[in-house]
Amino acid sequence: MSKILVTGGAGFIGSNFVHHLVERTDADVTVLDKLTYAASREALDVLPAERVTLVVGDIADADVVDPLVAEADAVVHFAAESHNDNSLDDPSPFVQTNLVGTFTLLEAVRRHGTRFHHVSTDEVYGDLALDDPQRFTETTPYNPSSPYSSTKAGSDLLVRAWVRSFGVAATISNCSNNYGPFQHIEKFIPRQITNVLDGRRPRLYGQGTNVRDWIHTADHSSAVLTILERGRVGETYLIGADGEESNRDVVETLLELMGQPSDAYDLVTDRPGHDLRYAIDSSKLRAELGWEPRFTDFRSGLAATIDWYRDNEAWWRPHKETVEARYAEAGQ
Ligand code: NAD
Ligand code: TDX
Repeated sequence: MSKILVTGGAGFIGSNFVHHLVERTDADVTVLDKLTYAASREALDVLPAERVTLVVGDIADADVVDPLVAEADAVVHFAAESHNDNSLDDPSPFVQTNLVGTFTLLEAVRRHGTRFHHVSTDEVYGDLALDDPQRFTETTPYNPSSPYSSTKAGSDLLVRAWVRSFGVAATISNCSNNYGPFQHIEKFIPRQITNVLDGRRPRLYGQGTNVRDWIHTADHSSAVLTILERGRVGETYLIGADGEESNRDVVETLLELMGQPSDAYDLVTDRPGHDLRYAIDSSKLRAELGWEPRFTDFRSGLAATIDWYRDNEAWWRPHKETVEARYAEAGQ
């Protein structure tokens, strides 16, 4: 694969993946990104211009998508509206981008016979009880809770149907919660880090008992590249790094690493329909393709992420006031 089209490559996980591609392969990369509020040109600026080209456009626009797919050997599809809280305020861009956008890409890869990898989330499976010994596997029934996760679930089902009905050469991955550099400060970990850097207290929804299964975004990138190169067409692979933590534990660790008392946080209004727990069993990916996560020490990963936000204030500062004003309206 010498030419790879990456949708959403200016977003958090997509841009980290583009860096990974440039470092680990010889491929030339075209990024198709609409540059929504969540995007960051700066994340791509440091990459060599002869390897990475940014096309600003919408994945739901067939006229933009078709020629880019025609000249690509593979498409890796990250572009999405990605934040649950935003999907509760206004689901419409989620339906448009996550469903219509994915449909538009699928029609293009079908026309051109192009290999397609669809990046999705563990949230399509709904949630688990805190004491459930089971974790999500590739055969767990879909049961999404939010407008965000339901549109991601719908997009996964479109991909499966295009594989079966039209023979599209696609794979799907469903990954757990990512953290690392360039994550938008609306999301949990960067919101709390930048709160503390700003002298504000972290905000925990509800009682802070909800559990997320954290993976460093660099491990997500290596898993997606492994599936793109060696995954079996038509298959779904779950990506996770055994990183379950309650939100309260995450905040207490952050506070401690940032030299604050570990109880210096506030409990705020819960998210409606808030999923209790996610947990991934990634045995299939490990056994079949030999993938292993490398950044499994969550505490040192958090410390490095804190350093990144401390060192890159110019990147997040312009968004902080808007993000906090929006949360304040929701009592969060
Ligand atoms: P993000 O919001 O940081 O980035 C999304 C990117 O997509 C942005 O650059 C945005 O401009 C672009 N985009 C949005 N609508 C577009 C459109 N219509 N056309 C072209 N580009 C568009 O999201 P992220 O956290 O990097 O997530 C990337 C993907 O990974 C998503 O598909 C998400 O569902 C999935 N995922 C995320 C996580 C996580 O923890 N963040 C976990 C599992 C899976
Ligand atoms: O201020 C907060 N306080 C808080 O307690 C915020 C922003 C969040 N939370 C909680 C809600 C969740 O239990 O922290 C947890 C993580 O929240 P988010 O960062 O919003 O992530 P989540 O809703 O779990 O979804 C994320 O992981 C799966 C990504 O945003 C999705 O794109 C991905 O599919």
